Amino acid sequence: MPIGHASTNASAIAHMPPAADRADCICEPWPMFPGVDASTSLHPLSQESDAVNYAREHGYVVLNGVVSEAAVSALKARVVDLCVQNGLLDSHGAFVPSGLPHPSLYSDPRWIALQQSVVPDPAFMALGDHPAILQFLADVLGEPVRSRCGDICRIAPAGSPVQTTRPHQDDWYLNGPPLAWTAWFPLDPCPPDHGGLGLLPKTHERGLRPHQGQVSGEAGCETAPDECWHMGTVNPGDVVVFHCRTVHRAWHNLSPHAARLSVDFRYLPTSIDLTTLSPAPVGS
Ligand SMILES: O=C(O)CCC(=O)C(=O)O
Repeated sequence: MPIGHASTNASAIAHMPPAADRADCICEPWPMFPGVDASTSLHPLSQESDAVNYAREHGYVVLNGVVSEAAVSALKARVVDLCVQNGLLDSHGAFVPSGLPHPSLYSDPRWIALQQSVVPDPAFMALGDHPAILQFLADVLGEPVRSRCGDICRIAPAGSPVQTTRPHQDDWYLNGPPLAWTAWFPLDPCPPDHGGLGLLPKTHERGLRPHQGQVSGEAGCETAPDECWHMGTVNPGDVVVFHCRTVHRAWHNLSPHAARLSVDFRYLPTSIDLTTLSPAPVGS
């Protein structure tokens, strides 16, 4: 999730080195499940499908081709335009450093302006409200879901490990009941070395870990060296879906120039009364 959270230990984290990368971690490939029921190609996955069961048991699942590549490439074109307009990317798709003393994008006015333009964009909202993803999450949760519960457009600059998202649980940021799920869509082909995601399976059932830090990409939780990360390549149209307590992270974007672009959407069960939730912490 990271998008700034007040914490008591921000200064200790402000100078943390970049998160360890794949070479220092035990990893195995994630399974991929078909996003659309091939027998009908109309109705998304059924309530007790393998993918639904895998998501419930492991706290995450990766669906292949859940939306059309065309829907994603239209959104990508819009995001790239807005990134260029806001001075975040040059015309070759390379990230333009801010020149600010702190490298975090999440406090960069250009990035905040990008969110203000992307989040209300019809192509962005349509992807977050895609019937296949709403249906899939309703099947996982056993009830309809509410969208627009925290949606973000991300850039992972190439060759800037300090900006790589550290291991964390979204629940730490969300300040609500631990019932939210996220759908993360790459806007480009995204192998692990292009800033892809890693997840620790089954951690959604093992509580909230202590987190330290304030600035996204630098804040995070402890992970043990013997924990096995699931990771793999996703392409436009695929989605990584995960529970808000599933520990996840990004890997460093090692590509020579291209920033990794992605969007992520959050969902809650409709039975949650939003008026009972406390306000987000200062700084979020
Ligand atoms: O895209 C990233 O680098 C991090 C994504 C993430 O942490 C999230 O979607 O919750």
